[in-house]
Amino acid sequence: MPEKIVETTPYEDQRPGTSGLRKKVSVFRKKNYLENFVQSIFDSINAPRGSVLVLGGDGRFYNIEAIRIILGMAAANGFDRAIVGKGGILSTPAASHLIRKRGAYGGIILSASHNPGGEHGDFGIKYNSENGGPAPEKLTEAIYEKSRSISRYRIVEEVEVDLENIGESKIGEMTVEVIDPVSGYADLMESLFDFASIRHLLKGDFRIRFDAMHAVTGPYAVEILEKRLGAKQGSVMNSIPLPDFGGGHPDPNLTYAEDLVKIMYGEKAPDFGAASDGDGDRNMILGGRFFVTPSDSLAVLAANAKLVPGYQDGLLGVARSMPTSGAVDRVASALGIPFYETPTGWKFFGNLMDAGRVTLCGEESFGTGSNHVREKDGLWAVLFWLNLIAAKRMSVEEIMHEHWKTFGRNFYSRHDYEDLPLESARKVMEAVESRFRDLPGTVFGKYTVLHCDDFSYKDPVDGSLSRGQGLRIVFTDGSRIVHRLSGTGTSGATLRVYLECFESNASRHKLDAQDALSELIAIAKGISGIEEKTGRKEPTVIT
Ligand code: VG1
Ligand code: CO
Repeated sequence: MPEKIVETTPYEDQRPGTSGLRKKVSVFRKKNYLENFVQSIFDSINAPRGSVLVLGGDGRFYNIEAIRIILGMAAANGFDRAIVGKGGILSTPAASHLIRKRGAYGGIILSASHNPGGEHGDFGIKYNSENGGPAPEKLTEAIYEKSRSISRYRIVEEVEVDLENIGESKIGEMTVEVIDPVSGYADLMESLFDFASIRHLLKGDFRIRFDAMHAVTGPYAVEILEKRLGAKQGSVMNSIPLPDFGGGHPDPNLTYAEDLVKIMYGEKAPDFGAASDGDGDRNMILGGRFFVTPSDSLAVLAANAKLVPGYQDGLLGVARSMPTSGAVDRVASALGIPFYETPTGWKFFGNLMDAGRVTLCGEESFGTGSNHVREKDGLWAVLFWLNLIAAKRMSVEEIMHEHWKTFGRNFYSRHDYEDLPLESARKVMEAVESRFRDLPGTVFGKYTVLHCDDFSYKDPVDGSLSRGQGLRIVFTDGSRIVHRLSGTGTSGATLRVYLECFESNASRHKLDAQDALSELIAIAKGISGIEEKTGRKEPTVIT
């Protein structure tokens, strides 16, 4: 297995999106496509000789082939050790934890997260730095620049290492250490939550269902929920990770987590339901016939954090992405702790956590997490909820209603228009922005526009500036409409419209969110002219 330097030519389309580089599997299988990107990472991070690399993925189609290629390249690029999850498996939060725990220089995570997998599905790759978090924008831009001028890469070809058994082997000078992907992560969870009281809860007649959606959380959830916490066998469904996720769309929301939703909205619904996505960093929380919006979930966790052993001393501060509802802002102000509003994507939270400014953070897109790792964490959120239910002895629905009674309710919804022609998506965005001058002061029924802007963020820790992060229309009562283009899709464009209004009157808290937001929905359609520009009358997915 000699080390080789291979000549190559650049691809022009390797700019990472919201969360790494995501493309169709067929694109990643193009000659030197993966190799180019990986060498661009290695050239940009300048890992000193002797460094450790963490490597793993969500098990989707092409995962293991890619891991072999990357191992050969890591060896040829001077890494001393690669730590790989058995079978090439590591959930995103488990990878983040491993980087931190083992003092690795960084890690490469193979996943396209909630995007469908399989031979005709999507694949993805991202680099996480030594803090365990996604590479900051400066680094992802540097990787992209490298990829545009790359002319050679280093590799040990056709590596033959056993990835199916725990143990160590060598590729040239580099040690490959295959580890159990689950146990270290499960131990971390056990150190944060009151497992004894959750076990007690699950011993009684409290019934749960967790849908792993045939993706990476299966083995993690079986170990933690069934084995360590004693949930009845079968509480974890779709628990075997499959390369094509069983043909499904591993996105935990009311549309795609169909199997779970049927059960949770059926006769004899269990008391608690949850699901996670392809790479295990997202979560959806349900009670019996009751859905918790991710923005509300973040607020509930923040408000009750002291009930959980890992957070009993309180929170340093909280952060949310700009499109996420302001529910957590109200909690922060009641607790008297700092609050931050960042652009979409987890990479912006890392600096705040490293600087000790925030403990909890979250996004409206089913992502919640804390400074225990530097990624969002699906199972962590599930355990947080179970811990709260055990401590408060209340149902999911009761906890939510109590919360709204105390803080008021931020009605919230996201309308996604998927797979639009790029041109028409751009036209919608331009149409919205072109109204920014004349909108302030305009009255739409009970809503008056206060101001409009394209969100930009100055990182309070390193001072870096991120522009163009979403078009905001803010009304005088704090209601908002946000338009933003997705940065994770692999075909066409996805337009996201985020809608939010606040209701303090408890008698209206039971309203359906779509009804409560109906006027804002109509105002948004009127301003953007989305129907005429895209031919779409309704969104593809409403969450
Ligand atoms: C989406 C979500 C964003 C999330 C990102 C990665 O990005 O909106 O909140 O951080 O996915 O999540 P976008 O650019 O498509 O809106 V994951 O679980 O796919 O890594
Ligand atoms: Co994900």
